[in-house]
Amino acid sequence: MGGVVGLWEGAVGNGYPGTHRHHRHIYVKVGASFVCGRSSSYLHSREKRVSGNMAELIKTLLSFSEQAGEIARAVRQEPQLFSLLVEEKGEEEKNQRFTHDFKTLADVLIQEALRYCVAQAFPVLSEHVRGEESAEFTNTLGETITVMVCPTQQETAQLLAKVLNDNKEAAEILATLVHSDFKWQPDLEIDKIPSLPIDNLGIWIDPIDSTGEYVKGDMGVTLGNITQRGLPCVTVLIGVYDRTSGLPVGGVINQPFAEYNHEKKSWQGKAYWGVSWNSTRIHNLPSAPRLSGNESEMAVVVSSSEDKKLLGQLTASGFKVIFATGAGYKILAVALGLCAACLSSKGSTFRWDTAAPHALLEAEGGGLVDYKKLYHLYSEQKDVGADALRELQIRYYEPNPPPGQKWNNAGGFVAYQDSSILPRILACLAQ
Ligand code: 2IP
Ligand code: CA
Repeated sequence: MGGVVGLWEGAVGNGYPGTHRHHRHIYVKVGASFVCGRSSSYLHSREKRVSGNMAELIKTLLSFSEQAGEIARAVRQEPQLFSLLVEEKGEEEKNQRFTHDFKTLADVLIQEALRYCVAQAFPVLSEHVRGEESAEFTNTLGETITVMVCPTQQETAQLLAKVLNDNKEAAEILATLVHSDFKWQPDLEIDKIPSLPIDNLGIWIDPIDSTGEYVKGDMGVTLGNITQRGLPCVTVLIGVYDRTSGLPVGGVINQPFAEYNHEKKSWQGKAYWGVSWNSTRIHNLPSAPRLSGNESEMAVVVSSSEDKKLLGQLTASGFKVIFATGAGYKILAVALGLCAACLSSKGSTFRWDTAAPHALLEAEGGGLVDYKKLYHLYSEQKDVGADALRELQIRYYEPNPPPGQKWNNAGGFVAYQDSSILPRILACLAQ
């Protein structure tokens, strides 16, 4: 399944929304041809459903992820916003704090826009959207404000102005982006998702993963097919899980800065989605050759902060270790078949980092398991069966017991598309 990749023409360089609402043209690549369509923005949807189904939910999340990507691109492109984002060395403490606040504001705004979007379209899920950021926001004047999307653009702008130290222009641009209608054509493959119930689902969002690269704004440095750092490592991650089992059942990853068009001087985004529900597995990831003897077969992508001894063991056993930034991007690289696995032996990621890419891997028949538990099991049994792997999948419903951090993936993780890579990795680490 797969082979259809949504490719949107980003709004960068195409005329940004100013202080008035306008419509942008978004093109979606479906197969080999480009089509243009229109879908009403979630914010203007009059139809409120008591419930819904998985296909509608994925469509809504995908559409929202594109809007989130546009906000992320706009913040970098719009001079009024960009000047607030870029850190300048030697600033006084107050300004540094403001830069930090603004960076967080872009994150919080996207997160709260998703909350609003889900509440409008799927009220039954409105209490079940969790995100990395707290919506409580303290501006440089020490005022605590709860950031949210209001019913009208004007109200949202007024609220944002309070956070932005009365920078009305920046607040107006952001509010316009959040309330804008836009043209969007959903991937036709989504209609193949069966009508699955959504009432028992929960959602995790990481509005901007790899925030550091987002702020730095470098074009990207690649090794083979993998981008090691830079804007392409930035992703919007939206994962859907079952509230009873805790397992991921669907996910959307938007890469707002996937490709740079030098002619147009603009970034183009890409979006990926997947659903895994009992025997239903469907996604739009390109079908990549799996462990077929090419370079990706022995490539393992890791964080630059990964344990040095472990890296030495991997390379000594013939694995090619590739460093890349962004937890979401690294796991996406596995889902795209660019490497065999992503390994994180430390508790440096959180549920919001892994929920969406985990769902994509599940949709491909892969998974994302607790590294320490897997290592322990392998050390004892020298084998890991399918049932054991199911048990070891990271779950998204319950916080960790105290004293650990609530939503931390404390045991690290291994992400894979094909589980046959796991014994090969474990064999060299257990030596
Ligand atoms: C971060 C981001 C980092 C990642 C870290 C995440 O999320 O993805 O890149 O570290 O684990 O929590 P590394 O790149 O070393 O894997 P955020 O940018 O949202 O804080
Ligand atoms: Ca993150």
